Amino acid sequence: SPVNVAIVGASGAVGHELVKVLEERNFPVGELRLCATSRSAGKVMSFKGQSLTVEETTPDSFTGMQVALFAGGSASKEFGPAAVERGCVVIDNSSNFRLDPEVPLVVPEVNPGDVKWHKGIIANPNCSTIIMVVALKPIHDAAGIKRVVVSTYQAVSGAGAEGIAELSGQTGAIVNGGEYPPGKFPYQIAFNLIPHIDVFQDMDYTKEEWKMVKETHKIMHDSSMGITATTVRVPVYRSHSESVNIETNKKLTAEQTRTILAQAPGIIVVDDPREKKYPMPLFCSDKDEVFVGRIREDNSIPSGLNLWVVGDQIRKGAATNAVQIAELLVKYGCLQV
Ligand code: 11C
Repeated sequence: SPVNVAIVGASGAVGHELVKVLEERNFPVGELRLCATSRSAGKVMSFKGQSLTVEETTPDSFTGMQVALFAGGSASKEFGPAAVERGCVVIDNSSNFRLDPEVPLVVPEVNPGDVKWHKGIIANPNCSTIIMVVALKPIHDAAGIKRVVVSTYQAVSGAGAEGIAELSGQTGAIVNGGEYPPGKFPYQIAFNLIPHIDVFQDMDYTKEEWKMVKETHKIMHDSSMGITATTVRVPVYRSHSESVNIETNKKLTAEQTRTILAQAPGIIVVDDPREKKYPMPLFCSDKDEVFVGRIREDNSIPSGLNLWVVGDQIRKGAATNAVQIAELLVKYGCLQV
């Protein structure tokens, strides 16, 4: 039966993608209510050929809705409890509740069963974490992962639509001999790399780096896995890339790893060096899958692997993962009727 869905933060980059993904995956939407701050209220968006006007979010936005998809930011702190009180299941893309022990943190390819113990809120992980764990899970199941060393190459749209505007405006200005001061990023991002995403925290790691450690432990149900991350902003519009070095308990050859990953859900292996085939952000954007290539054995340790992983962080890293969680709620009969 149809599901009434509210989207909070509908007018932003993730909100737009949520509307698109609901339509593309033919999610059984009954009524769709688009909500945002008063600044965006009145904007018109389209869903299945229908025009819908964005409303200002209020506690009553959730009356009669069964699922509330929160695109990000502080809105879920302000309105999440009101949505739950009105019988909605909240799927929250912000970091507000991810590490709360009462809140499942779910990637459907990895820990689908965790949606079943929700108490009203389910958290969607950080984009870089989602993209990595989709690739780690089948390797962990096959060989047991001891340790992961990851470096990310994160697109500017991870910082929202303003990130894209800053990269294109700055690139144009610099090419034409002009100037464009940094705004969204701490330094010039055009023709540069910035090894700093979000704020610095313990031991001089950034919050983005700690998210990759703590969220992965929670999703994989294994806090003994060693994980260390360096997260870097790169002048790419869309799709995050990650260089992932893995130490396993049991040795896997590159060929075995290729077969395991090719059979795993949500993954497309693109790995044919002789034909110059490997995943790149330019060709992985607007796709729902995680792409893996450059699969090699790391001979510096007895059982090691190197992978290059790319995924559209607005799709699988945010909107697609959230809609897949909603699909699980339907499948498991977890919604109020
Ligand atoms: C970025 N990963 O690329 C961040 C954006 O925890 O949902 C997503 C922040 C989050 O800047």
